Amino acid sequence: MSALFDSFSLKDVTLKNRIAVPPMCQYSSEDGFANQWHEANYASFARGGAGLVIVEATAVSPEGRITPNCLGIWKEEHTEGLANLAKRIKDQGAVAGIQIAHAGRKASANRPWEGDDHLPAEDPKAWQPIGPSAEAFGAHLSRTPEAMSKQDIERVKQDFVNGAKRALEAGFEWLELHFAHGYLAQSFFSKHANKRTDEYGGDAAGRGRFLLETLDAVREVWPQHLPLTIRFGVIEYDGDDEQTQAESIALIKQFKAQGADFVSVSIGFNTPDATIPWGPAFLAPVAERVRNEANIPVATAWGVDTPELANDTIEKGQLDIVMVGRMHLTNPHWTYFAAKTLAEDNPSWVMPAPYAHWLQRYA
Ligand code: FMN
Repeated sequence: MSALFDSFSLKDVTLKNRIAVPPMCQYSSEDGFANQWHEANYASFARGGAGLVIVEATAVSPEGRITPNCLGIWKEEHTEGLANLAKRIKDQGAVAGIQIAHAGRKASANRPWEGDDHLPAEDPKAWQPIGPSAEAFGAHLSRTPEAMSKQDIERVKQDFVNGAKRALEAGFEWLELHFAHGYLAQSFFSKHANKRTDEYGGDAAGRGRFLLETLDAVREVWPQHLPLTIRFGVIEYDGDDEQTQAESIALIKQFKAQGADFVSVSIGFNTPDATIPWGPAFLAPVAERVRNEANIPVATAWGVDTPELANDTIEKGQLDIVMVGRMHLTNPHWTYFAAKTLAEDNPSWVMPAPYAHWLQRYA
């Protein structure tokens, strides 16, 4: 059996293989509610055989949505629809994960296929984004956020706590805090976005404070026996990469000491002036460094597109899990494709019997 098809256990949860579907926003919600589109989407990923399916960035408050059409977890009424997603995923034997998020200064934007830019302030659908400082991201996201007060900081931490409680109630077993991609938490850690002069800014300890306090608060309500994980951009590709990685890894060691079980290694996306070396699995060596230096299990996404490459990253000990995103949009049954490519025994049986039987019979 190839390494990609080994099981993986973390706390009381066991993934049947090392393949995960990372969070991918559908921008298809009204007032934050999950609907039939989401159910079909997540059911198809789970049916395809992945061990872990993580529901997209789900906003902990209305102001924390990227677009007006993002999924939400800010009110009790959202729980039922999210529970349907968790059930669809678990019915197929996958572990149900969810990413809870606040978009910070990147909030109040158009959907990617409708411009991907900030909504004009006067648009009735727009709202005032918030961030660590009144510093705009720039480029297509040019709106200046309102600098958060201490009260705002306390409120958003509580929003994450409430989101985590609802995620548990909805039946999710793997919680991912969105501390990546230039959204609120990531922007607190970034020198590009955080110009605060109080205890939430300045040196790496100050810039890391919001993330650590949010983690602590969530840890109190998320059960010890279930994985509490973090997606974190550890590198910016802005020319200051050694320092960013060193500071990021130091913070990840603190995440671990304060109860985080796993890190999905990603990119900062805090500045439009980055030169990202896109290519096959280009973040795998960065994730490997995090794994070795912080001594914590890791995953990464970004171009782990082929079964051979995915297997290689696991076999070489670079990653514990591979996150396969866009390939699941092209083929929700990517795990079946991987099982066939890697010549696993009875590959079709990574899928449920009504599919598996016929694929095996006429293979
Ligand atoms: N990353 C997140 O952390 N949260 C999201 O909600 C999210 N939404 C995405 C939506 C789409 C449609 C896509 C294509 C990507 C999104 N991402 C998001 C990034 C993916 O999780 C993943 O990192 C990215 O697609 C790179 O992996 P890949 O090369 O396997 O596609």
